[in-house]
Amino acid sequence: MSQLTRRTVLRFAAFCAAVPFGAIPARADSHVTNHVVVIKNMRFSPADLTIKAGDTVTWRNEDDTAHSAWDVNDVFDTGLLLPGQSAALTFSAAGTFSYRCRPHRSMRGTITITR
Ligand SMILES: [Cu+2]
Repeated sequence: MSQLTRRTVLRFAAFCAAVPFGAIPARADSHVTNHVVVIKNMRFSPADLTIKAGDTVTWRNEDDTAHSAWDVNDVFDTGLLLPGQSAALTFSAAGTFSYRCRPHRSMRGTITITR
């Protein structure tokens, strides 16, 4: 992945982190989709997700312990999500990200972004 792509994703991640969940205005672009990855029973579901550039992914912790979604190359990190908490990130460029839960590194997932 190019450095430019990484910076773009990071900028989006920082932007989203600064905006309360739900406050991001809907875009006129009708193909933008919000995908939900549920964290439950020590796993991400779906673990492997394919989305389009511009889409948002929300990780929602429905487990009874804290989890996170942490990109193995440190491109993004939701930080620890307590039970009931969510974090949303928008992915602006095509690419593939492998992520894990930081406290439970056997928990793994991938996000594939297509154009
Ligand atoms: Cu975990």
